[in-house]
Amino acid sequence: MRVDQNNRKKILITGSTSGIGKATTRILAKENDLIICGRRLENLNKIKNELSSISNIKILNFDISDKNQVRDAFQTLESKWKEIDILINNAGNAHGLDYIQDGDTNDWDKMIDINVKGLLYISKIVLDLMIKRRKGHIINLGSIAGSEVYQKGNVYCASKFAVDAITKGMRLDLNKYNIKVSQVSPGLVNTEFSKVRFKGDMNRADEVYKGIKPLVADDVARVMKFVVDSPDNVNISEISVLPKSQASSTIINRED
Ligand code: 8X3
Repeated sequence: MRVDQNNRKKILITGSTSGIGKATTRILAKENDLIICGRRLENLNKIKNELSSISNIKILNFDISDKNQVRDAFQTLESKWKEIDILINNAGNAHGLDYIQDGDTNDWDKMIDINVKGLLYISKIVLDLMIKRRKGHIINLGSIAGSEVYQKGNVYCASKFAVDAITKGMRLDLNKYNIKVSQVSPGLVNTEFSKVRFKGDMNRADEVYKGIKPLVADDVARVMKFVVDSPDNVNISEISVLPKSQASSTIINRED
C-alpha cells in the first residue's frame, strides 16, 4: 500500500544498488518516490521490481564519474521527476589501503572521480533544479574518515575530507535559496565496502570487522530516514554514527 500520494517526496539517491544506498532506498520507498541511480542497470531493475508495489521508482543509469553520462541521463528525465525534493549523495567507495608511497594511481583516480567529482557533477545538475524552485535538501554521505586521517587511509580520507568541505560550502552558498544541507558520517559499516577496498580479498575484508559488531547498512539507513523526515525548519547539519565498539578510526575494542 502506498502512503498518501500527496505527501510523498521525490528523492534521488546515488549508488542505490548496494550497501548503505540499497538499504536507504528500501527504507525510504514506503513513504517517498525515488529516483534510483547506479552503473549496473540489471541491479537497478531488480530493486525497481522489488519496490514498485509500494513506491513510484524511476531509474537513471549512468557512471557518476563521467560528467557527460550524468548530464545525458538527466536529459531523459520527465519534468514531473525533475521536482526533486531531496538529493542523497551516497555513491562512493574506498579503493586500496596502502602507504602513500605505495599507492596505486588508478585507485586514487577512482576515489577522487567518484567520491568527489561524481558528487559534484550530480549536485550541480540537481541544484540548478532546486534553486529554480527555491527549495531542496542535500544529504551527503560523509565518514569518520572525513574528520580523522588514519595510517594508509591517505587518499580515501582526503576524498571524505573533501566531502565534508563540500557539505559545509554548500550549506553556506545555498542558504539564501532555502536549501538545507546535511551530512551523515558513519564509522565501520559491514557492507561490501571492505571487499571493494581490498579488491575481493575476503580474508583482508573480514579482518576489518573481526571481534566487533560493526554497523550494518540498515543502521545507517535508519539515520538517513531520520534526517529525511526532519521537519522543514530543522536541519540535521551533521550526524556521526559509530558502532559501540569504535571510539575513533583506530581505537576499536575487539574481542580476542
Ligand atoms: C568508512 C569508514 O573507517 O573504514 O568510511 O574509513 S573507515
